[in-house]
Amino acid sequence: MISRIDLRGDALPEGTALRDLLPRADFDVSAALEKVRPICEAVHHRGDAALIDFAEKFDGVRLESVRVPARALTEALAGLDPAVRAALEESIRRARLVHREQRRATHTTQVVPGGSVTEKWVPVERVGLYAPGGRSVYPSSVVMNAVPAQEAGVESIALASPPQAEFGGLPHPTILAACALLGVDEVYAAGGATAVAMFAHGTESCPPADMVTGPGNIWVAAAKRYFTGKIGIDAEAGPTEIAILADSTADPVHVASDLISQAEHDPLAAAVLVTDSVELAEAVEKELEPQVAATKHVDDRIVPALKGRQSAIVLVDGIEEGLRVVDAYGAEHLEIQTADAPAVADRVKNAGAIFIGPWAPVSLGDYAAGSNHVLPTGGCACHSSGLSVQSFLRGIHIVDYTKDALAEVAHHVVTLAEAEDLPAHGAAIKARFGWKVPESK
Ligand code: HSO
Ligand code: ZN
Repeated sequence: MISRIDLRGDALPEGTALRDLLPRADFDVSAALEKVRPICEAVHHRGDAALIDFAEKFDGVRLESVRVPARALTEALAGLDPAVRAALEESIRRARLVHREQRRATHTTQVVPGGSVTEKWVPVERVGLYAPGGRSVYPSSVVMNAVPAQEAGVESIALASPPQAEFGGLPHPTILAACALLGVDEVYAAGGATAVAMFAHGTESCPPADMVTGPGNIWVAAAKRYFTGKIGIDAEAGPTEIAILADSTADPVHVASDLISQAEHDPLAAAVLVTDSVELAEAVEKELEPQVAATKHVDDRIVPALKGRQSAIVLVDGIEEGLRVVDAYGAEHLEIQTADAPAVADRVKNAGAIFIGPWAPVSLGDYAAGSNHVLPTGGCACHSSGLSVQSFLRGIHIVDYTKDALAEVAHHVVTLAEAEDLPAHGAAIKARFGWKVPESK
């Protein structure tokens, strides 16, 4: 069901060599780039008409309009299962608690008397959120995208999700209901690369956005890459990943169920167990069989995900070595199921989110821990973070110097300008002091 990689003894190399040994899915965004280019160009040139044609081609439904009427959101909320509504409300409440505290205060540094730099945090003005359709209709992802944007103070938030033929060309009703619960009332029926292009360029019915965030398949990732520079993006999200660092104290039933839980997303999803216990590895291998057999998305997703080259049980000599492996891997989600898990977790450097001990499974984080589930994949955790209020803010430096404060440092500015062969930079200082460099004190 899942392969083993034995890195015990001398088999554990350093640095990039270690990274190369670890399993990872093929997710070649650059190859998809050429395919999304004509789609992005068509939306740029033909606007709504292109969106409507693409919806017919990709989603099998002819839309009357791309903008979803307000009535559809109200109806979707009225039709939402009350238990799902209560769960979403709790998920929103917890996410708000966490994200509200991520807001940043304006901060002023007094550099010298009379000279200060203030950093003020300003939200992006307009954001387009994307919620996938098809195999992944996740109202929870609407929550995870909308809450940080709202808590950051983004004024204009729109959401796009693919039109569904079975719902008359509207996005899936649970996506619409989640929007209604969150107070996101500007919604479009547009999917994949077409939705990203709609937000990037704007169309007759959708004003352009400054930033696009949200999960999606390879076409969404490719469209985000295509427009990077023109708009801001969160990340090129790849297939989901779970890594578990566990020792002999871990419960194989928990470990197996958590591996399966993320394998359930996608045949390319990655499930990686790193352990120093051969007994645990064997017990987990044994446990996977009945648990996989008892669940739902077996043949289309879980078995290919667990059998794929991106998943493995990695054997190491000890937790010290295990930490090197999980840092080299940089998982989207990392569970620590070892003795003294908080201390081990504290030493991890690279992970999108860390889940400590037996009572914090990734599923909790997916829905209701309060943490965000939009996290860096594909090893990007070594340089990026998950979605947060910070993702939607820009820090602007405000420089305020008096004449005396400028005079005090003028000679350094002029010296550096000359060293860089940029005399006009120096002249901009001298012009303020009778074309002379003020005496240094
Ligand atoms: N685990 C996914 C998010 C998700 N799980 C949505 C359930 N629904 C990527 O973090
Ligand atoms: Zn999940």
